Amino acid sequence: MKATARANTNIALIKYWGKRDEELFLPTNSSLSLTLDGFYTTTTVEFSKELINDELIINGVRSSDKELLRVSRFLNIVRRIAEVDTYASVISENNVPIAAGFASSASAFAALAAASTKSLGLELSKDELSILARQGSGSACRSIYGGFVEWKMGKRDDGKDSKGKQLLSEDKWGLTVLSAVVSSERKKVSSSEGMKRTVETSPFYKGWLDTVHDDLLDIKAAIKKRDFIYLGEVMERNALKMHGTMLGARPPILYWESGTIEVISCVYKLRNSGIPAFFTIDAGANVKVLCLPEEEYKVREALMEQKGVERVITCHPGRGITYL
Ligand code: 2P0
Repeated sequence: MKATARANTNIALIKYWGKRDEELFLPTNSSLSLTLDGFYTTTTVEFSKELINDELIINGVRSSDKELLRVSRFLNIVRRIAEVDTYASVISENNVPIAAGFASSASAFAALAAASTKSLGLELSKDELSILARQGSGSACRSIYGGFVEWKMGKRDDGKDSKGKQLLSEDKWGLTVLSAVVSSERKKVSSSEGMKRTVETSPFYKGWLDTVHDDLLDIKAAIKKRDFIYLGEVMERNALKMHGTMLGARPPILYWESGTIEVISCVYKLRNSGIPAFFTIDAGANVKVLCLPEEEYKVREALMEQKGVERVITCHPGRGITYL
């Protein structure tokens, strides 16, 4: 049977940065994200006895061996659950710029988890799908759900308690996320490598672990009260702290480019002029700016004027996985 699923990507407000188990993608800290409506992956999966390998086509192009290997490894987990040994054809359409600081792997593995299990007739709950998606890419466990989502790190060694949980659905708080693209090039250090190096070598990583839980509690309180200013402050400090841990790694990791700083300065200036806007940056050079919908036009115009900004993409809270 053939099945198609769509998943949106998500932006972390409290970051996932570090694994305690690389094989199972178990994190060292809980994180929290907002699922977005603008960037998504649509994936069709069909298992067939006719196939002699797994096949992967992304945006109409047969993918590299490295990408196929990662997908096959993931499909092996699905095959184990369903107790089948047939190969699959995976056709994926991505409207997320790959490896540019947007979590394309989040929407990709969330969509793949949903489409592959559906195509084998497995009826997985969202919790089970989240646990499965996590094993393709950590942040994918959050994209199963819409709106604000917490990824609880869990304690178990088998990862059965490490999964996403929706805190607030996408229709409960209207916010705007503007993605200022300052680079659409593939980043030099992958997120997986970046977090591994940071965990192993950065003297600042202990400070991250000591404080990230408090950031999480603070942001959950801000969400509960719909306190936008507090949400923005906590989000911003958490992102800067994550990048601080990387600067202490050996060799150091600096994802930023000159355009990144231009956008940060622009956000500070907007705030000084009375427009509440806050930024966050993932493992890349691009900056996502959070603001209120009524201010979205003004903030967008200001971002567009910055040197190094190639384009600005507007997103709003998005839904979890859907089957097409
Ligand atoms: C996040 N990032 O919470 C953090 C913040 C990047 C910076 O999750 O190794 O692609 O596949 O689990 O999920 C990007 O890392 O990494 C990421 P893997 P992933 O969104």
